[in-house]
Amino acid sequence: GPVLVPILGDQLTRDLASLRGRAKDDTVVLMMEVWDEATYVRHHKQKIVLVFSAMRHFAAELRDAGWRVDYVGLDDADNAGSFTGEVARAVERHDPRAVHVVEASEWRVQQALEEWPDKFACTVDILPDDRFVASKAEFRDWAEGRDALRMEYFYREMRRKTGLLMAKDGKGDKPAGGEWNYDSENRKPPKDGLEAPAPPKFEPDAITREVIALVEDRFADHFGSIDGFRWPVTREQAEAAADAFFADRLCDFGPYQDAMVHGQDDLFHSLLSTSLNLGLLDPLDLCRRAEAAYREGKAPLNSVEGFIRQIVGWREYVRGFYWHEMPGLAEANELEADRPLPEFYWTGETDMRCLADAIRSTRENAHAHHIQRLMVLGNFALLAGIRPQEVEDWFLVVYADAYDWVELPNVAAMVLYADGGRLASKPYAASGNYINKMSNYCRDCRYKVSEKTGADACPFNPLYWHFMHRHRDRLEGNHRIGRIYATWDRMGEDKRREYLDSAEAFLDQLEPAAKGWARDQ
Ligand code: FAD
Ligand code: DLZ
Ligand code: SF4
Repeated sequence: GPVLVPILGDQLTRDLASLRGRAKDDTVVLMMEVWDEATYVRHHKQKIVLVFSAMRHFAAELRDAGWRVDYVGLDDADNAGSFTGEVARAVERHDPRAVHVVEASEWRVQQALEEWPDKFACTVDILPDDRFVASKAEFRDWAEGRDALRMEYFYREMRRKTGLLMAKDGKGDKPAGGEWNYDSENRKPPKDGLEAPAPPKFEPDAITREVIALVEDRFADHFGSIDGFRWPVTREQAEAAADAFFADRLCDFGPYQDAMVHGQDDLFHSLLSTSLNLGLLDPLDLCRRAEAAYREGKAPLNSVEGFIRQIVGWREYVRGFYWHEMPGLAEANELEADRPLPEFYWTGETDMRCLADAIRSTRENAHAHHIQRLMVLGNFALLAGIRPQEVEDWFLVVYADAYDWVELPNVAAMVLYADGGRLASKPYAASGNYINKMSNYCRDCRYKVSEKTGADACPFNPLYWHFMHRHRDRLEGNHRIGRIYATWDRMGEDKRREYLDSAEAFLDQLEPAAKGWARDQ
């Protein structure tokens, strides 16, 4: 019999390891829309539309290229509803001599794959996913013996390994421009009237429209709206999105990386994460294109380094970190945060204008940019002491680019300090001042960012001190933020009491999220 090659929804890459070198007449590709994947969390409707449509387009592309593709649709009569069940049925249908599958990107699915060798009579080969710049073994070797896994040092290894932005004089391993890191130039607040060229929107074609109808029918009660669906669902569209980013937004990507402007949902960000995570774009290709723009004098070094740092720095690092820290990371809660996620994270109904705007964008686009996720949605959850697993579920549900391997490290370790500082040297805790400096939200907010306590004060202000106070024993020794406590101690007892009372009054009026938003309960 042939070799059966199951391809999962985030493995939509023509030169996938399990396809490389295979004879088309000796291969059956299997793709399967399964109920379990679509419902283990109640994904944003746009994420299901994106994955199913991209899978269907990929199957058509493979068939056009002469591959034999066995595609099982969600509503196929005997669909078993799970990867293992559908592979078992396919083994019955095709009697393959072997199954070749690329390892899953998520711990949960990888556990299922690892049972296949004992479940199926034929041999089962699970191949490494070599679409990342660093292998899991490379990350493990790098992490060996380090108590703190600082991204910065891993990133420099990746720069040396790929040669990206290294000084062209070839002498030793010096970074182009003399610095490894241009972050300091990439924190410009938004100047009045800051506008970015709109990214391309991809009108749904017949396949996507068919999937939209299916999702509206079968997942009507899932989070988010489908109306604004605009994500690339093919490699060609993903390349067009990348072209538009390099042409229109790369130059200003760096300076305004951390800026937030009410109603400007994308600013100068690339909007390429969904395509990268599906496999429609290759991370190293993108970085080489960005570097070429710098070498040709078409884009400034700080923007190009900022972009490359995100992809061969953060994206590679969180993937390595995930596999290095699982399964413990999924349960981590070093700060013993135990407050339920507030209902407004799902409804967007809050007078905190920064949060309302980020949640609106999340509902409409299944997207929010990095600083909204880190310093608005993430920071609030950190300061309020929300249960990590409920925050992690929220982020996994609502974003079209969300997969456990990238979402969990960003939420648990970068934002919630739930890993106790293995990833981040300090909690990214911030008061309203940060948001006020980096956005234009506060001027039209019901709350006053200049007021520190009381019912009209920006809630981030008392919450910041409440957070620092309740974690003093753990954080005071942290050399990066320990000196803050001198300010707290100088305040005097009444002022401190005012802060703590304001925070607690605000926290007590938060309505917990109803059950069932993220998972069937
Ligand atoms: P750009 O700002 O244009 O960045 C370029 C690329 O770099 C992105 O496409 C992405 O692939 C990569 N990247 C940037 N930052 C990160 C990061 N911190 N970790 C990993 N890759 C990064 N990204 C996801 O892909 N999926 C997630 O589920 C996800 N969850 C997040 C949760 C939190 C709490 C935070 C703080 C960040 C999260 N990120 C996640 C990272 C980042 O927010 C998104 O990758 C980015 O907003 C995607 O938009 P973009 O393509 O315009 O990114
Ligand atoms: C995200 C997702 C969804 C919602 N549905 C499917 C599916 O029905 N079939 C499929 O092959 N992949 C799906 N995906 C992407 C998978 O969750 C992802 O490929 C695995 O979790 C591997 O990490
Ligand atoms: Fe957000 Fe506070 Fe500014 Fe309002 S005042 S937008 S709540 S940071």
